[in-house]
Amino acid sequence: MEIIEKIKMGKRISYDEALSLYERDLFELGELADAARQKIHGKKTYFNINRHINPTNICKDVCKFCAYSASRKNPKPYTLKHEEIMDIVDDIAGRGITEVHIVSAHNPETGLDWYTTVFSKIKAKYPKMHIKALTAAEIHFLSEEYDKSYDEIIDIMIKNGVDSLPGGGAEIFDEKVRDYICKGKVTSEQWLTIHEKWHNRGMKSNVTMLFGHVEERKDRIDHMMRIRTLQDKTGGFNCFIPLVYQTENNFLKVKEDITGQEILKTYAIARLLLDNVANLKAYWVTSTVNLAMVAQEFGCNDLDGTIEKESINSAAGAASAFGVDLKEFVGLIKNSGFIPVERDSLYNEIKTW
Ligand code: V47
Repeated sequence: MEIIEKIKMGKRISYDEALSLYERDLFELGELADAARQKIHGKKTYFNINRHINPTNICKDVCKFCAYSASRKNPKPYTLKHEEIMDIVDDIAGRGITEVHIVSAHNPETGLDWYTTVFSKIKAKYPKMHIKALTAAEIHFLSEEYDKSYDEIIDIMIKNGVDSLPGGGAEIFDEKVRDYICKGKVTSEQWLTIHEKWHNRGMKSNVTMLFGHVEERKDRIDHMMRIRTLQDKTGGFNCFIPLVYQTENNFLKVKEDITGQEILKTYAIARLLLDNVANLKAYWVTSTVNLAMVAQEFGCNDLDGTIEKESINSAAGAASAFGVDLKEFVGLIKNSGFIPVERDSLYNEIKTW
């Protein structure tokens, strides 16, 4: 059967078919992805209001793409005290924000407790605060550094109140590219194992893909196929988040910047290939707000949120250090013909704006 016919009939596509979609016209892909998006979400575009906290930038790993780590080009090492983290949480709780997204570098100097007990402090004070924390890369680091199994670290996290796992650290699963861009950190297999273990406890997580650097189209499709395979097994991924590589202040040199067209094609193909992951996020921090608005017509139904403050991607050149204004954000979604729906961390709808 011809691939377009297959897609229109809602049939699952293969690796080869997905790869061949890159040769298709951008607007043809957009139409197909939009139809797939509208079948699940209609014209609704989700966002949530959360606060990112990045408690330390001291890192034992050396990922070429990272501009955040103090051991690379960021000259200002820092580690927040729990009291400083709690001050931030007090502030956001006072303003009605119900999710904190806490991810750090891999700091061997702090001890395991520094990483994990802050969650119980947050939960004790704010039982309703959703804690999305620790990437699989951090879990792997903590397991090696403190000689504990993944299961033990995950149990400690859950005991201390972590509600979901963010999707960071996935980068690109292809082993050759991964070795080139971030040798020595969590492997693809380990990353997927950690998420599988998390899902097996009935918990949800996200999954990212860092693209637009030295990877090829085939590596992106391979990445998505590995996600689809695990999702068939567990159903635990809430959302797929392709992260557009930011070029500044790091050691990963790319020959050519990725084009808007290639980014939109990648979103559209992700929507068509990942038939078992409900949500596709255009993370405006790395795509720009303008392209994220367009991405709503290329399969994306989630725009993350207002961010407020973000350190990892902004260190590499993204214009996200201080977030965006909520009213303006909602206005942009409406003006582009979509319905802004505020959601909670697990995609329950809170308010239609
Ligand atoms: O894992 C690092 C990426 C990620 C660069 O789960 C870079 O809801 C682009 O994972 N250019 C952290 N990206 C951010 C992340 C995330 C963000 C928003 C929502 C969620 C979620 C997760 O940032 C890292 C890495 O892949 N990153 N350096 C760079 N130069």
